[in-house]
Amino acid sequence: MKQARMLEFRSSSLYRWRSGRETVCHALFGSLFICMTAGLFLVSLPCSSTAQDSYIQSSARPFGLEIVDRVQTSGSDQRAADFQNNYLASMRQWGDLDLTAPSFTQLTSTVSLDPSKISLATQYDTRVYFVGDNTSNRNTLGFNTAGGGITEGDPLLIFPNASESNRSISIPFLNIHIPYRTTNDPLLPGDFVNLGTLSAGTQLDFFLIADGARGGTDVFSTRTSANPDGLNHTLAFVMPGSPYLFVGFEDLYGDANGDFKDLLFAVDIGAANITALTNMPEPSTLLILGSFVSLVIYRKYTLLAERRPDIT
Ligand SMILES: [Ca+2]
Ligand SMILES: [Ca+2]
Repeated sequence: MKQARMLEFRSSSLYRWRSGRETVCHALFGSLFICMTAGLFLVSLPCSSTAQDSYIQSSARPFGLEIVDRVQTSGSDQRAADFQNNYLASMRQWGDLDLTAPSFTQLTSTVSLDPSKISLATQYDTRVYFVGDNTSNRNTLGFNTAGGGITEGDPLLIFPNASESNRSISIPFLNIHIPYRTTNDPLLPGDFVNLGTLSAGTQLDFFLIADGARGGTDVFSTRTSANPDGLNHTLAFVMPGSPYLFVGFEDLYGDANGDFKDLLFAVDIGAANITALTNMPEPSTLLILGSFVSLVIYRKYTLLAERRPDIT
């Protein structure tokens, strides 16, 4: 009897010890989870004064090209917060529209521009914002102020891996989702890179290296003549009254009917430069010509789609 009571006492003590240990473990894990989510939340919070380096920087350097600067976190200074709060959502929605349709400019109150003729009328502290991507490629974006592509001038990388992360941590019961960057997909919408102060008269050419972060070698420039397939791979639109250009790249070699959405980004060149670009007679002429060409392409595309229902 005494022995049975002793055994009962021992097993109940063991149970209490085990359940106490589990409670402590649960509390520790709970605290750890809250600390991690709070940390990520704080990291994702915008800072009003100084731009913050992103905590993930791609090490990809296709063709041995150097970066112009490190990637900064979305909304981390006043300019970036303004872009984030007032323009980013609209531009993200534009990515759902047909950028090649003539109606795109009417729907978005933008003006189409020849991407090979982006130049600065006045000096400006220029910056590029990542808007989004629509591809499984890990493309590289760069720019050149002294030539087209990467074989001439002064090519520099902007986003070595322009790939958007769709990962997020969800906090139960609060319906909060905190996105986070990864090594493979290091960008979130609104992340940006400063190109530095570019002087008046600077010609801005952008280039994309298709899947450059994974060894891809197809380079497409805003100058069609520099492209290996001889095709246009870029669309550019200006937002009158804003400081932004909106640019879309097609990353597929030989894709004459591309969607130009594989990489979407915005370039802050300042309102004065946007006004100068929209007032230039040449782009206006190009706008009419561009609309006509787009109409022809759009009609051809529609006819093809009617004949081949599998085209989307
Ligand atoms: Ca992607
Ligand atoms: Ca595409």
